Amino acid sequence: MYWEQEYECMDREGLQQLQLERLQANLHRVYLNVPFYRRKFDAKGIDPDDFTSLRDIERLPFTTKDDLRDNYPYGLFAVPLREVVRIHASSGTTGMSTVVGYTKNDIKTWSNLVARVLSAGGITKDDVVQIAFNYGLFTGGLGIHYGAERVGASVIPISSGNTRRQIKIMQDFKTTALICTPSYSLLIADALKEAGVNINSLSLKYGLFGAEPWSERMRQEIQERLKIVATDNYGLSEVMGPGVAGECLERQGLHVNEDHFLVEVVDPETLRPVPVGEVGELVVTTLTKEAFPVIRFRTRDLTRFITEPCPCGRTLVKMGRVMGRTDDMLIVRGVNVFPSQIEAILFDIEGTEPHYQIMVEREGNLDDATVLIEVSESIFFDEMKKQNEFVDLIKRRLASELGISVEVKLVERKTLERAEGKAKRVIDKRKY
Ligand code: DLL
Repeated sequence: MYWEQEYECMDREGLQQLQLERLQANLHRVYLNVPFYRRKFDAKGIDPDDFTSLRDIERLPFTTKDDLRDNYPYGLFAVPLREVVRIHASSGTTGMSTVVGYTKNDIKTWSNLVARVLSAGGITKDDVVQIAFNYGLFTGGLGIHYGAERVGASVIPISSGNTRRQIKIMQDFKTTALICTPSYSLLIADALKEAGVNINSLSLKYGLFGAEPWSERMRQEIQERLKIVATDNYGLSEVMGPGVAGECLERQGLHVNEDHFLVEVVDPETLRPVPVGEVGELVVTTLTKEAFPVIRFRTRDLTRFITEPCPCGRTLVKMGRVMGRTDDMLIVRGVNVFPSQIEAILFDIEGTEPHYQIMVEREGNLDDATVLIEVSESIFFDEMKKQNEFVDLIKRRLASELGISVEVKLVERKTLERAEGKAKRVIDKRKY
């Protein structure tokens, strides 16, 4: 249940006092040790000693992914490498990857925060946890691993891929909790079905999923197919990795570990805070990181705060599920479209598989979006007329939800690329 009740259920006033003290210490740390931050603070006339209220955070400059890239690899580290015991890097699908480091203390804190998230998601020392995140420079595998060991669970560090083996291990080792990306869990569910495994013969109880956007409908599908309780957890390597926020079993939003991260939701255009509850970009300031602190890091992730008290008793603020990234948002003929919106609609339509891709092309000055959807064999091999009716139905639903019309193309099962890590939902040909 709770992992560190005294922090997870802290009263707001006590929490804010703790945040302020930690913020002050952190500002001194970066000012002293990271020339990049010192220059930025000096340019804005910011003296770390001036910080007397959390509201002062708005005076601080933002940090972006470009700043991290410009300082590749170690420019933003706040301790000498001698003190760094672990290095991770983000995948860097576009351009250079970003490199992050951890001191011994950072690893302790990280393990503890992941332990919190896992405990909130139902994991105890009685669980057998199968970690099907990639182990390596990606923070998912090792990050979750250390947290699960900290909880005292029996950890199976199987990593991602080799789905057949995942199933064998799941059966033989009596896995009770599966941890991976939501899309990979569905791939595992497909493989279980194909292998004719009776889900009731497995020991699975919980699934903790994160590292990519998913929808409420996808949660339902995963829960039904794997017969588990599925929770969402969030994090990013620039800030730490997994362990930043996670759902409790209420499954109504992700509790943010606010005693270690100061979070804001801002309008991505004006960079001003949005009214509480409205969607905007999540901005994170680390409060306790030693090797790689960040100040007002713009995550590009879109979410909102949920401030209503949670029945679980935790007082840590919740964030809504991340609906997508500002850089994933497709602007198709001037209309903002998120892959997660399309996903939610597809899940509602009987006969579509939860595998889809969105392709955007430009004809002259016009953007054309085509949604490629895998459909069950019965539909794919159905007569033309029925297929056309099905396509029309999907098109109508998408048009009324999105406000623009998109093309729909049905494809046979297993045609679209399957990801064992993060799913690639958008192919934007306009960039090439
Ligand atoms: O994905 C860290 C992580 C590992 C989180 C395992 C949870 C579980 P990165 O590779 O740096 O780190 O990618 C971070 O992934 O900015 C979001 O856009 C996205 N993301 C992570 N968790 C979620 C989630 C890890 N629960 C980027 N829902 C973030 C939606 C998520 N998007």
